[in-house]
Amino acid sequence: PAPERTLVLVKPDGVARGLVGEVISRLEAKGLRLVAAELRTLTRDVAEEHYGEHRERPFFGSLVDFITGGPLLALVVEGPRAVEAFRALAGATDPVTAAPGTIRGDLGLEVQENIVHGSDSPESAAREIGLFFPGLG
Ligand code: DAT
Ligand code: MG
Repeated sequence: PAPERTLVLVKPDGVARGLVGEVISRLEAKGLRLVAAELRTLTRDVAEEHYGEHRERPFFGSLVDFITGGPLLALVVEGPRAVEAFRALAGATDPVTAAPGTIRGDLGLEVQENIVHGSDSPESAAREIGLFFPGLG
């Protein structure tokens, strides 16, 4: 298949816990290739746009507080079926039920502090990469 790109975030909890190397090791070991990387603290505007699909959910305010609460590592990674490949590495949203062997399943316990984000479709990836790295593509 043609190479595909996805946006990966090591969220503020993952950066604070020193899990950046662990996440990058896992995605590089899988065969995904780094295209861009930047440590940054999100503004509320960018966070609200990134998570716009969840605007009406009860956890939205808490989610925005959390994701803007410290530096995160934004990555663009590339590879065959990169969107699906990284979602498989990340595991289910709730780390308690995420399969062991996945990033969330091995390293987390809280649904909000679930270490990583990965775009959920090629369309979401294009939108999110444009938001985080407007100079790419
Ligand atoms: P994912 O990150 O697996 O794509 P999502 O898009 O449904 O999951 O939700 C985005 C983030 O919002 C998720 O990583 C953690 C948080 N979240 C989701 N469901 C939640 C809930 N029920 N309570 C608190 N936070 C939640
Ligand atoms: Mg999502």
